[in-house]
Amino acid sequence: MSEYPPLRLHVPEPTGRPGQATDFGYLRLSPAGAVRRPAVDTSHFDTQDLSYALVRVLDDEGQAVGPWAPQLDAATLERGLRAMMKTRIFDARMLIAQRQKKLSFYMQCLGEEAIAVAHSFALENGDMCFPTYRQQGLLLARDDVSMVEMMCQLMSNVRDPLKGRQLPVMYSMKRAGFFSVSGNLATQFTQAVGWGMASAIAGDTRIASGWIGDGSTAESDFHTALTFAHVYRAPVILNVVNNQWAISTFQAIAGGETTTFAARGVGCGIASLRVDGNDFLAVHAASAWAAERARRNFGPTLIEWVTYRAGPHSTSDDPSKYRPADDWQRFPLGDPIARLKAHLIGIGHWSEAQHEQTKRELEAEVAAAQKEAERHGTLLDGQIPSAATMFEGVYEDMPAHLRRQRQQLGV
Ligand SMILES: Cc1ncc(C[n+]2csc(CCOP(=O)(O)OP(=O)(O)O)c2C)c(N)n1
Repeated sequence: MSEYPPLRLHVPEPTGRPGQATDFGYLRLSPAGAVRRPAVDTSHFDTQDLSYALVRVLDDEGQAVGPWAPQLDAATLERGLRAMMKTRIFDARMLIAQRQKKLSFYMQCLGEEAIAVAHSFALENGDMCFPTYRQQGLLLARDDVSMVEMMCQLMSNVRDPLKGRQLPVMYSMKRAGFFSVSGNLATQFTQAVGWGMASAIAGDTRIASGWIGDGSTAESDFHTALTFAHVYRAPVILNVVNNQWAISTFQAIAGGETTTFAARGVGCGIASLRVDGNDFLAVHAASAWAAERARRNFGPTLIEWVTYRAGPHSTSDDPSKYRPADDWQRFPLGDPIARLKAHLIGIGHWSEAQHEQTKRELEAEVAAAQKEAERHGTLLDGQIPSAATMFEGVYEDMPAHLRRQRQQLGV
């Protein structure tokens, strides 16, 4: 008989299942303004405490406090609020369009709008983002990106810039610094590091920004990316969006239990921050800090954005089967739009009336874009790219066997 008790396998579980209330005590929150802001040339050692804390700027009263409060003028904040509202309205309309069978599939970023929008405000033209399918805010925050073009991709119609070859939401827009989204999780994370390395090899000044979800950090590409970013001091921002869920799996089973995803970066020799992802000001400040580090050749920064996936994973998912229905209402970091709105009202640069008016304007703008996109066809009415285009772009020049296959199809 062994003197030891029988071993037991530990399988992490979320604290809340349907019909229960999640205990968000696991989140390790810091009060707004409480976390220090080191100089941009800091070493990874010196970010160890930051990787377990939480950088926050907006307090419960909507005031901007502490060393991370960015010096952003009210006009920029208003633009940020507008871009977040636009993203939410865009998502809501496309969700309905999917239900109406005008597109085959959709993924919202409900509750995560601040991360992509504020981050994009901290980048420069020419920088390249390597997003997942949940960073549509990077595109919608830009004035030079047409919603019509995005919708045509979603509807896989004749104007779809990707010619109907990709699942909806897998946008690709090089000129907007938005690398082609791929369905294979985490692959873009290593590509972002490689792009940053190439920029350094070329002696360029542009930086890369890679994106990944909490669940996808369990992929080996995540670890490869961190190793290469550290070894070559690549000018890259490594963004981990911890929205607590990977479809039905809680972040604990991806490795988040009793530790943080930011702490992974420190272990790999990378300066790392853990930041309130629902705080527009904190997202902007941390993104600008990381961008400055990269541009000044101080190397990569990993940022864990703590947020909550408020909507279903996708239009193919029903979260009521695995988590409490009121989880988002109870999530302690709240709603990014409500928080920036309260801040702007507090500093006298916004009002309820302006908010309602802006909402109406944006709804009209998104509806008009949808109307125009639908003129080029939806999934319902068959105006899709010619089947002949299916064989193009596989190789730069079409090889003989693809020509034959195209002829066999008679198109
Ligand atoms: C290599 C690979 N494995 C599995 C999937 C299926 N899949 C698509 S999304 C997803 C969950 C990803 O969760 P997370 O990384 O946390 O991002 P989130 O969806 O929460 O934004 C999974 C498992 C996939 N697309 N690719």
